[in-house]
Amino acid sequence: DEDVTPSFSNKNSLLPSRGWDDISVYNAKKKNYAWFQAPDGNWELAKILSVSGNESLIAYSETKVVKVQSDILLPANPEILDGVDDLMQLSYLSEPSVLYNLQFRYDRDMIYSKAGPVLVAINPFKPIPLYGDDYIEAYKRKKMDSPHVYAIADTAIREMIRDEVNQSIVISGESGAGKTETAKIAMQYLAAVRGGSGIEYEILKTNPILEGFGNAKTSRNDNSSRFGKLIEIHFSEIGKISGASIQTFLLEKSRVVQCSEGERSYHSFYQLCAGAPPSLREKLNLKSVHEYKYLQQSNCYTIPGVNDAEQFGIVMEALDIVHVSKEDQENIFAMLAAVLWLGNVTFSVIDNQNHVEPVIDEALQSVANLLGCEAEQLQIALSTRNLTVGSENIVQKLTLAQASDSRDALAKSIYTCLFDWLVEQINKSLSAGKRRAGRSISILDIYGFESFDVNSLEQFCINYANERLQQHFNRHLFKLEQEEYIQDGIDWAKVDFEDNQDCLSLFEKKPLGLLTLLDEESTFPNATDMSFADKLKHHLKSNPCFRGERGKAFTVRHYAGEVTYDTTGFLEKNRDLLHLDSIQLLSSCRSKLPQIFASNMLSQSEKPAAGSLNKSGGADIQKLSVTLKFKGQLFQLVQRLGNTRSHFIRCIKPNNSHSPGIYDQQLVLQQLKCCGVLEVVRISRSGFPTRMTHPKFARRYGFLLLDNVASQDPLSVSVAILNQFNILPEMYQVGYTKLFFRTGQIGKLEDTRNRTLNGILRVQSCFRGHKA
Ligand code: AOV
Ligand code: MG
Repeated sequence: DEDVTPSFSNKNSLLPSRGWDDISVYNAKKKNYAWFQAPDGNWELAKILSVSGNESLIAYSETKVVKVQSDILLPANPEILDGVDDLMQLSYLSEPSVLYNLQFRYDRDMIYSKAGPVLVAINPFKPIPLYGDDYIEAYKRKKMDSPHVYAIADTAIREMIRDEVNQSIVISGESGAGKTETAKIAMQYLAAVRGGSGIEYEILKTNPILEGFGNAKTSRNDNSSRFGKLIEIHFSEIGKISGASIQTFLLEKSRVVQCSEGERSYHSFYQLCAGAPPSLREKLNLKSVHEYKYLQQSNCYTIPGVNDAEQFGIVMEALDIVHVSKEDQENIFAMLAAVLWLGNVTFSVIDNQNHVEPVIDEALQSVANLLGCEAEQLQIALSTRNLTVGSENIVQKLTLAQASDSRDALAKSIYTCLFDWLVEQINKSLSAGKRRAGRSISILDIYGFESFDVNSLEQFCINYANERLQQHFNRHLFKLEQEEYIQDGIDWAKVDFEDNQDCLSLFEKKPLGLLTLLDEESTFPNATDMSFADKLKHHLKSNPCFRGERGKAFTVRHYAGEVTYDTTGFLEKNRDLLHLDSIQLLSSCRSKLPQIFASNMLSQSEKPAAGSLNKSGGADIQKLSVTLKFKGQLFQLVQRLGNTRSHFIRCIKPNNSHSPGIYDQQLVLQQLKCCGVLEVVRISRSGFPTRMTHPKFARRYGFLLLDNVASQDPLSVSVAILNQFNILPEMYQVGYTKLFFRTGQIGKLEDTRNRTLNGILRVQSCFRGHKA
């Protein structure tokens, strides 16, 4: 039997070579199984039939027998490790072992696993019975400890209270991986365990509203969030939920006027058209979704299994709960209807220079009614521009293309202003006017890394955001850890990890980084997407993370892979201009919301750039560019996260067909690599992830000591505790200021502490009972 053991090469293993001392253990088990990468690229568990020289005869996939070079085989874990909770427990940490373990669990509906400190969640694409009151209760009482979003939320609460540090739960993953569902599951746990005042109910009800107005059906997800969201849940001093605030990032505005075949615009439009009661329909002159051009172009009106009319009811009820008045609700719906009717506004050419005038028809009239202005005013705003040249005021007629652009720009602005205003109303309701003292847990649900066939400014921003968040992840888990070890005098072999600083610098460097160059080019009236692409190629060609492509494209080497961006439309999208005429139109409207939108737009702008001409020949409001504003938000976000203790959840999409039970190895592997899960397992296993200062440790567990300690200094107390509880020397390290533990160690101490405390409480209540 002995000769059956092949000499495994370690080249695909994630762990640095550990020598082959492990092989003896492996031999002893006499398992003789190994991982073999079949010609289709999938890893198969193969039985080793015989070995001669450096060749092995293996059998896999029931019927196949082949002879292979032994060094392409990777050792398989003993069966006893099948389906372990935490990937860190695996003896062999190769890619196939990790994939197999996750699949083993997934097949049994155990969609959650740990990868050291990170929770991995694999989308089941079907309802699974892991949620609800009984499970919440079990996690709260610590009767259950298998990996779960509930467990993460519970840890966040405990650490917030115990360490008096704000917490964050950072959820990432690609589109359709389950981030938004996961965020909701975490919110439900917090609300159930730490609610009481009723405000938690309001917080939960923000979900249908934000999803209604900010989610849409895409090719990747029927309920795809088209914005990023950070919700900060506030806790009072006694640890109860006292309020919340929501920040949103970069709503995809192009979807309002344009979306691809098979996708939909925002749910809110379909919900309104399907669910509005007759009186409202009449007031807004609402038609069926099929009548609106903005909704017609993608040829998709419904989502299988979704009842838009019913959803409309749910959203209205939620609006009631977050204290949006009936009158404001009607104002909101009027804006939705105005956007839809704007899409139906057409133009007729009036001279031989292609100048236009809007056709006065039901569409134009409806928009005017809904905004609260005269049809003529709207007509003028959509077809002309006021220019100031010197001291003269000139009225310029627009061409067909210019007028269509200005109509679409107005529609997009109304929708994004509406979204922002709605979030503001929700925040007012959730904070009830004042920010309370106390602690918070923030939940971040933000778009994951995207790489499509054609990638535009949206992907550019999203991937930049992911680069930033990845750095936060790296810093949080690896860098700080490493620095802390060194600072505390602990001997820990340095572990290399992928740092993405180079790629971030490519974006952020001044003056020659992608963002600065884009902004600079966006301010030149004569610049084109081509001149922008040329400029990038000229200045960045020597950057290792950058590659110029033919034509208007360029490639960035992101931590998650290379993405080629097509600069078509970059400058226009980045400028995101709205004509001053359109803003003036809104401010002169009788309705409440258009006026608010106009004043918000004006207050956001730096200065009206009177006389400056843009491509469509008019005066524009000079706003902060889209990318600059986004960068600001992102810096603020990362700073905020930096002040919290972060918990990471990585959502994985196991297949592209949104079906239950299908586990596509290559797809999963790709995502595990992208989000750093494999890396984190490797690093965590080799370190001491749990730590506590000596004074804190002494305070927390000192009372458990049976014998008096000679010296009362925290270090001596700590050491005495460690001895009393027989914590093995290899399980901890004593630093200058802190104790460092391997995973799981502190849990044992906590259990003892809780048991002892419960005992004391029981004795006390007994005592009080006697007295009474
Ligand atoms: P995402 O937020 O990560 O995508 P979602 O949270 O919207 O993804 O999840 C997509 C779909 O997967 C949901 O609509 C559910 O059908 C299913 N799903 C996700 N998690 C679960 C779960 N725990 N149990 C059952 N079904 C689930 V995007 O917003 O597109 O990036 O922009
Ligand atoms: Mg989402």
